[in-house]
Parts: sequence; structure tokens; C-alpha cells
Amino acid sequence: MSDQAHGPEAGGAPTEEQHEDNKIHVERWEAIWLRLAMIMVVVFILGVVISATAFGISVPGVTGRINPATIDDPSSPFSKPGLRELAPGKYEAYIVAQTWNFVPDKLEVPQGSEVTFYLTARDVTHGFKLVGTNINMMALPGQVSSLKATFNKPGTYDYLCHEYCGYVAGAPIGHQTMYGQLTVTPALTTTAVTQ
Ligand SMILES: [Cu+2]
Repeated sequence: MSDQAHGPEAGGAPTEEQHEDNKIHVERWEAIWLRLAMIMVVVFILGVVISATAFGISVPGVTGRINPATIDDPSSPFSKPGLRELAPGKYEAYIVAQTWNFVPDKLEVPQGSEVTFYLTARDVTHGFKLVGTNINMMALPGQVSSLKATFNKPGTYDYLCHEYCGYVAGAPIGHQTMYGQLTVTPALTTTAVTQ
């Protein structure tokens, strides 16, 4: 085996041929797929940025922690779950997810309202999906999650548990019964009276 073609000769600079040997050769199709993968990564990042800015889609924030055993303490905001009106058209909704229902399972706000949802779970992991909106959260025992939405369209919006939530020995399974409904009532319109 000759080592003349590989590695510099003792004391001498590497020849041009040896420089060529050190270059990485990428096959044509491998190069195409590499570029394609890079383009896809850029497209995905753009997709996330555009969703967050143009469509207001965001991941639920962890607002705080709560000991599930203290949910009903008078000092807990979840001891009286439901809607609170902070200002005209501005609401907070405190919701407790538990096996197998939401408390409360009925909410009603007028059209144009902005609602911040605060969610926690009493027992096991549940989910909270408000159909037709960007509200989609997990309800975890010990955690308070929150998301905000504005309801410009009147109608009914169902919310349901989308985590298959546990089994209590001896009890009937009721995950499929875990849902509620938000009603958005039409804003009062003023009609012109002609005389
Ligand atoms: Cu559930």
C-alpha cells in the first residue's frame, strides 16, 4: 500500500490532489433533499410565526399553580367557578374540570365579549376544547392554564374534554359525557324609527 497519494509527504505541503481528496462529496440527490429539508424548516417556522401574529393562535400559558385539595377554599378563585365581568364586554371564566364534568357546564356572554378562560383539574388530566375557536388546553391537576378569545359571532360553542380521562374503579366510565356550552347572545341593535 502506497501512502504517496494520501497524507502529505514528510516535511512537504499537501499537493493539490490531496486537497481534492479532503473535500466532502455530496451526491446530487442527497444535496437536493438536504435543500428541500432546509426549505421545509423555514416554511414551518414561517407558519408558526404567521399563525401567532395574523391569526392570534397561541399556546396556553401556565398562569399559576394550585393545590387540587384547596380548589374549594374560599380564597381560591375556583371556589366559585363561572363568569366574572371585569368591565362591559370583558369577562373572566373560571372552570374546573373533574371526573366527569365541567363546572360550570353553561356560560353566556354577549356578542363582542372578550373572555379569558382559567382552567384547572380537580382529579386527573382532562382537556378543554372550545369548538370553533382557538381555545384548546389541557386541564392538569395542580396547574392553572389560561387562554383568551373574543366572540364576535353569536351562537353556541360547545366545549368538551379531549383527553381520555381516567377510570375510577367500580364507577361507570363517563368521559363522553364531559362537555358544556358557551352561548354568545346577539348584541342589541338599535333600529331607526321613521315617522
Ligand atoms: Cu375529562
